[in-house]
Amino acid sequence: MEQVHQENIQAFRSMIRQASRMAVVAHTHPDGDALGSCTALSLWLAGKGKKVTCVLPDTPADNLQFILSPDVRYLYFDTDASAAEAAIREADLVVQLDCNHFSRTEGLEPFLKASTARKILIDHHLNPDRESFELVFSTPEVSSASELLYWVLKAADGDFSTSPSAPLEMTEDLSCRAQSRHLISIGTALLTGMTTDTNNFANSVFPSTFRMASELIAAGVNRDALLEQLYNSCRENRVRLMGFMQYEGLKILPEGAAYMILTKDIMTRFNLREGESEGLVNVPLTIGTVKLSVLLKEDEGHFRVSVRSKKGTSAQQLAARFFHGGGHENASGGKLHIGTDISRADAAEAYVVDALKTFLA
Ligand SMILES: [Mn+2]
Repeated sequence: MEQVHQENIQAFRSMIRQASRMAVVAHTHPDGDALGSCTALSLWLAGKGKKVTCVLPDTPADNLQFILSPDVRYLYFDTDASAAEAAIREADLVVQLDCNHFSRTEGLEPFLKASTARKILIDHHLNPDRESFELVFSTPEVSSASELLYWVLKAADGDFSTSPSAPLEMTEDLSCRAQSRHLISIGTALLTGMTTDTNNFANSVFPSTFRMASELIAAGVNRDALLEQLYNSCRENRVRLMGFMQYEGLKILPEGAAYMILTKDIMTRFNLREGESEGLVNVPLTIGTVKLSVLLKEDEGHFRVSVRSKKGTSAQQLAARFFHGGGHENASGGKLHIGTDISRADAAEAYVVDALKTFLA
């Protein structure tokens, strides 16, 4: 991994050596990559005898809770704002993962801005806010923050298979997690983040991604158990919602764009939980004529917007121009605010259609 320069690794080692209290942070609505990279780094730091707290803007979705470790202290700003704030205020080193700008941490942003801690960024999104960090590991030429972190930790620490924090088995039975320690290991957490960000090796895959996966599996990470957790542990509600949205919700424009609007009414009807519409936005791209897919998901006062595109069409530019967002060239996110961008929730469809037609014109 050529982006991991030796002088940066020296700086990384020395900043960690000098720190005593650390906070590890990631983006709002943490996905598998955010949780995998935060958990892995927290376990790695704890293994070095460091006091570390993982501070996240929101409580992770139920289906991703298996990525959490009983050996890591997690704080969630949505349910425990004052403790989350204190952990950032008291930290002398902050590491931000899978997130290119403080603003992507939403509620944590003012505390990160006010923090006098030294700061490290490890991320793979476009346009990182380099000025806010003393040390930056950032490249879009990598599958995930988890993969980039893998190469950083490997360079900082030698080989994973021989380190005391070598990957351990992950049992499928979460009911025994209270008794069993290390249900998730550093290696398992990193392979999880890489797997979710690539949709199980479907996109953003580089030669280094296969190398990482190969090394982790050789070191003993149980990929089969991981795939069971990620892809074969859904509730029936999710499958029925996905079918409903594809049958009735999917709209296709002749310009080669598709969109779906997941309203609160639909989410209530299917008793949908956070995280259960994951992957839905990718489905329209399986249609040969569709090059751009947008999913709007209704939230409090706004819609959360996901954008995916095929090569040659920029999801990032659409998200930046029309939805206050960005991310990756072919996978981006943003927001549509009710009250400013659109007057009412039911004006969302007209806005999206207009945005897509304008963008593709
Ligand atoms: Mn990511």
